[in-house]
Amino acid sequence: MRILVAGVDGYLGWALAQHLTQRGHTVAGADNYLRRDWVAELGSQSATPIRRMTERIEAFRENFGKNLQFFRGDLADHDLVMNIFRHFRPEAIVHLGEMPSAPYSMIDAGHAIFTHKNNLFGTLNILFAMRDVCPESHLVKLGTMGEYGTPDVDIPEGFFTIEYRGRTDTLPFPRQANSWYHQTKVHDSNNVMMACRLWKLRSTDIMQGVVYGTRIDAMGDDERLLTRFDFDQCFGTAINRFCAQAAIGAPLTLYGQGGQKRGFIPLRDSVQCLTIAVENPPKGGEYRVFNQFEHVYNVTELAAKVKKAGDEIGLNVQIRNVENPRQEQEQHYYNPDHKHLLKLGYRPTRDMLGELRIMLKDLTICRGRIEARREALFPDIRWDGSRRPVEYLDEPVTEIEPTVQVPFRALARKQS
Ligand code: USQ
Repeated sequence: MRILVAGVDGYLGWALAQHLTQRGHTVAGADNYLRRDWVAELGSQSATPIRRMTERIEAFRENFGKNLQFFRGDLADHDLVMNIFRHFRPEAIVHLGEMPSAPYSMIDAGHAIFTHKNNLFGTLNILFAMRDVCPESHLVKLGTMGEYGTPDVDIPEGFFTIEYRGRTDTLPFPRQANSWYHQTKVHDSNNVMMACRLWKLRSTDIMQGVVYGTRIDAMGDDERLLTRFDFDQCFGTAINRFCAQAAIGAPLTLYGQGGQKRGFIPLRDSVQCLTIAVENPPKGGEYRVFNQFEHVYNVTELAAKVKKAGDEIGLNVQIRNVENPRQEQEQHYYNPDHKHLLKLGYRPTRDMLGELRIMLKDLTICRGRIEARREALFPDIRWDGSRRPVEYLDEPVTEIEPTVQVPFRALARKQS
């Protein structure tokens, strides 16, 4: 199948392009490297030393014996998107090319408006290009579990049947986003759903949980194939940040009471699920929703798991509660369905501790790069628009270990 990965230079995109190619698909990618700029804006860098796109493409060819066609440019540019579609004529599009951070979108009006323009314009351009050039193609659109918020009832996969004043209908489940970023995904979902209804396009909207992990098998022992790994307050997700903190001996920052529950999924499972969605397209006009996560945990449970895996290798991990810079529920009910992908053949890894051991091993080797941007680990972006470092809510207990720089080559050894 000819598959366009929008956002191919990102954390998920670079891994997915490899996995799809390994499965025999012909993959093209589009990107404008904005993720690299956003992370630099926050004074941070990827913990893994990622390569320039030219080197990435060379490594791709050498490892998979296939070219990755690469289109550099902004998905918010309508002409560019039309040209990509006319040239590559994708049968499937995996749209990962959006600004993915809740805290980044909450910095100020400029960041909120940029997030809306970037995310909504890109998706609209893809929808119009599908209509005008490839109406049979399938859009796999990355949404987020955060679209639903944390309601006090079970969460279905996109739709639920409701009886109201004696009449019954199947309707979209209410979306209650909690950041400007998550809100862009809600708007996207509405736009994609309408395009499927009006233009008979087909789409799978992926409500993905929080992703964690440093690698997938396709990366093998070639360090040029490694994907990025962010640990800053905006682009690092909770487990990834906890592992980065553990690797340099900094305390894990548990926001507020730590009872916040989310669905989590390892990177290797995320690419497996996206591939399943691509290889099992819906029929024309169908808009379907998959909730994509492996398991629900609260963040205190996660921190405890990272501590267990870290202590096993002598990291002496400390966990500390800090003020929550976000406005979110810290104790709540959370029970989302996730059956569709399992029915289509998703085989969950179900070994979080094993994955954490791999991550901690990788990140211990990269600890010099994390240490060099240590300040970026500590949150100061607040949901009320102010920018003040959070305070610890408990007594200090940790001592910082000295950092040891290990040559990165060692990371390339395949993990067992
Ligand atoms: N948290 C901490 N300590 C930290 C970082 C986060 O306790 O150092 C807490 C947060 O308060 C939150 C939870 O962990 O309650 C998850 O935070 P996160 O930053 O891992 O996840 P989130 O902001 O929700 O966003 C991430 C991705 C986003 C994706 C989303 C899926 O950045 O692109 O859409 O996960 S979901 O969370 O299901 O909406």
